[in-house]
Amino acid sequence: MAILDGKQLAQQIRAELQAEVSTIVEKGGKIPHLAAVLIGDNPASQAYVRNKVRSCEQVGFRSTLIQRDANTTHDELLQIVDELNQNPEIDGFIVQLPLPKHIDEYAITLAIDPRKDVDGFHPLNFGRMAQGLPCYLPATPFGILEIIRRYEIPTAGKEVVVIGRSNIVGSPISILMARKGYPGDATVTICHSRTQNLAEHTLKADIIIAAIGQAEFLKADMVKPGAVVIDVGINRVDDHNTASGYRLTGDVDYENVAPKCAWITPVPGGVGQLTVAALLMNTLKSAKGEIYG
Ligand code: BQF
Repeated sequence: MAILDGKQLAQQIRAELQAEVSTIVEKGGKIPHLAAVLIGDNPASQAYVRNKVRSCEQVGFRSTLIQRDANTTHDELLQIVDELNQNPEIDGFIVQLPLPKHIDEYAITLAIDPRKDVDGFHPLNFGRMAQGLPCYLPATPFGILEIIRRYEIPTAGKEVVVIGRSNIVGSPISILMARKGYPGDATVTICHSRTQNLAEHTLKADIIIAAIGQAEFLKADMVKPGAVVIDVGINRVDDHNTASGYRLTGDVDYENVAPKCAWITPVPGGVGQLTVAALLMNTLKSAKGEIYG
């Protein structure tokens, strides 16, 4: 078993981005500028946004954090989105999900200018991704591709099983792994809550991508020896032995699955790290006009 070290990869990517920023500065170009909108006081969301702002600082990007309380109305948020759409200083922005229940997430996503949609959630970017056109890839799938690419994990003709079918992870990563080229050219099976005999599928998989959002869901007896396991889960479970009172665990029963694998991503320190790095890569692409000019 060997570890796909997300922390180290993210660090390497940040070093590359920092070098690009230096070049931009030397040439008098525009420093990439990411904005993040955080509504409410969900502690996990606060932590994620902090990670994103801190990562911007580490690579020399500019960042702007816009925070509003949970009572913010749908129209007020639309107004914020519109201002960010219009603001020529801002290369890209994200609206941190989940949003409070009275706000229609999809309507907000639709309001984001696709040219600034560095989370890649707008249906225009999703559609362009599905058709293999230049686009902002959603951050987590983009991060997973970077892990596969940088560790040179073979994918052509491999059996890939994706567990989970969300719009932001399961669905797009399935499309990306099946499309032409590398990393891709895989035979992809999408499994979800209504799948019968899940283990029958996962036991055939050369690569398993677990994105169901259930702590330690994937057990050792569901994994073929020598498989590559990518754990997308970030679950908080109570742990009275930690200062915070909780610990992070993935969708994979790591302790028992890891010994059977060729490669596995840990949690923390795996895919989550690349999710944040991918957001920065998208922001740089936007600043350079790589996708939409
Ligand atoms: C790590 C996210 C679910 C729902 C909305 C590093 C992050 C997490 C873990 C992080 C996530 C998960 C983010 C680690 C951003 C990933 O070392 O394991 C970074 O900040 N993430 C998000 O913005 O929204 C989410 C998960």
